[in-house]
Parts: sequence; C-alpha cells; structure tokens
Amino acid sequence: MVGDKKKPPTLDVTAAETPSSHATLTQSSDRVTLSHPSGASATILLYGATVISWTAHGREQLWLSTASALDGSRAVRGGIPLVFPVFGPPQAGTAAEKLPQHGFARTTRWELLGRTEAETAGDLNICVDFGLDSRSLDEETRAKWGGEFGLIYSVTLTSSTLETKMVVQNAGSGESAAFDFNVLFHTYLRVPDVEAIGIKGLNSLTYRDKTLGNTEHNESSTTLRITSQTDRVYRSAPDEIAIVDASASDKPLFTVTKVGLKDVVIWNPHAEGAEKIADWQPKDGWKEMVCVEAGSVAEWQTLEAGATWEGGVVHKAHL
Ligand code: TA6
Repeated sequence: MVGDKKKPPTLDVTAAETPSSHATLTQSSDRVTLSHPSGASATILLYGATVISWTAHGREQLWLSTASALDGSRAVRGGIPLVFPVFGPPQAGTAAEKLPQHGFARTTRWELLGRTEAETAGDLNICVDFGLDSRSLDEETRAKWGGEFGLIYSVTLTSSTLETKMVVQNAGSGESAAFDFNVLFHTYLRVPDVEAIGIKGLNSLTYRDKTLGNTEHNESSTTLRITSQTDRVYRSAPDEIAIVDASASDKPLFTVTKVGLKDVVIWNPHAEGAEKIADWQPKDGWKEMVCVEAGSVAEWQTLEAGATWEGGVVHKAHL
C-alpha cells in the first residue's frame, strides 16, 4: 500500500455507525456512506471505489443509470468512476495496450483504509480513504500492466462540496520501474436540462474531438453549449470550470476545481449515443447529465521508481 501518506487513524469500520460531531460513516459489505450534519451525503461502492451518490442541498447531484450494475459485475454507469492507468481505448504499442478501456481501477475492489474529519471555514469535512495496489489485482490483470503501483483515493464531503483526490505511488525500484499513466475522475453531473446549460472556462483551449475522428480543434466559444453528441478532451484547461444555467441568466449550477490535473473532458452521448449504450437507462437520461471529467489524460504522466504523484478535483454544488 502507498507507504508515505500517513494513514488516517484506523477506524473500527465494522461498527454500524461511528457518530462523531454528527458526521457518520456507515459501511455495509459493499459500500460506505458518509453523512454530513448539513444533510449532505455520499455513497461509495468498494467496487471501483465508485461514488454512486452525492447529495447536497437536499438533492442528488450525480447522474446514475437505472440500469447500472452495482454488484461488481461491470463498471458503474454514472456517479464518479475512476480512470487509471489508461484513459479511453488503450493504444497498440503502449504498456497499457492489453487493458480494458479506462483501465482497471473502476473494476477492481478497493480496500477501505479509514476516515478522518476536520473543520475548515466552519464547515465539517468528513474524509474516507480507499487503497488499491498491484497486489490487489488478479494475476490476469497484473500480467497486462507491469507497473508496481500503490493508490490512495480520498473522498471528502462538506455541506456543498465533494472532493475526490488520488495519490499514485510507484512502488517499484530501479530505473526500469518507471511507469506511464493517465488518471481521470469520470464525473456524471446531474443537471436539469443539458441543452440549457453553459460550460465556462474552456474558451481558446485546444481540444481533441472524439466525435470527429479525434481531430484537433480550438474552442472559440466562451460558453460551451451541448446541442449534439459531445466528446472532447480539452488540454491544459484552467483549474476552474463553471457549469451554469444559460436559460436563467447563467445561474451557477456547479463549479469544478481541479488541482494538479491538466485536462478536462466534456462528454454527453446525446440521444444517438445513449441508444448504443446497453446499460444507459432511461434512454433519454442524457438530457439530465453532463460528464465534466478532470484528469491528466492528453499525455502520459511518467512516475519514476519510488516517486509519488497527487491530483484531485473539488465539485461544488450551488443548488
Ligand atoms: O470520457 C468520455 C469517454 O471516453 C467517452 O468516449 C465514452 O466512451 C465514455 O468515456 C464512457 O466510456 P465507458 O467505457 O464507461 O462506456
């Protein structure tokens, strides 16, 4: 397991509840739920350490397909799946070429490491850590990617934000142990009407358009609107991306603030894409979601033996 990050005090997570300053963590065999005194909550499956629910201001803030498997039989369709060590379909000739799309992190059971609490600016932060390392992988998966890695994934809930952060350690030794990776938080945000939202902060960036054969383009608009299937990798994006209701004087809906991550992916399958995704239900659910995905995916991140990398994203819900 990643050694150098101070593990939070081990919690007797077998206890049904551990009330402390009114924040609670409850665990069942397959998931953990954080409950905040404000009423906010987050539920994380141990499978893939996938956030499947985040509530704030009395409402669900993430989109989750009603046909999503939640039993560990396949990656969750919705919530916040984790992408590591490769984003997208692996390219032939790369170390990740034998891995499935988006890598193995989202389809492997993670270990619950424990929980910590803090108070900042008068708001309680309740944080839960999950761990995954090379030894957690089944032999078949390990054989497909040689990196000796350790991951610690932290989910932190406050009254209006959900932070997701990843620490990646190269647990190998010697010059040959360096490995390349992508990492991304594949967040499915729930919105009232995707065709009424605007996404701000992307203007003048270069992006790869996966609906146009991965061709490179320049973003000319100050507010991106979703009017058809959209699948874009924006490189070197600013750290703060705003999602607003363009039909209501740009009323803020979400602010996504990345730290230590370079790129932002915007995805909505629209009607034609949703039809082709077997576990996408309801089929018109594309109208109520937009993926705003912070990550480092446009280029490989190289991690030398013994080195550690860290990056994360704060999702803030305004409504
Ligand atoms: O992040 C956008 C994307 O790469 C899209 O191209 C689409 O494939 C989406 O991820 C979902 O991928 P999945 O493997 O979960 O079906």
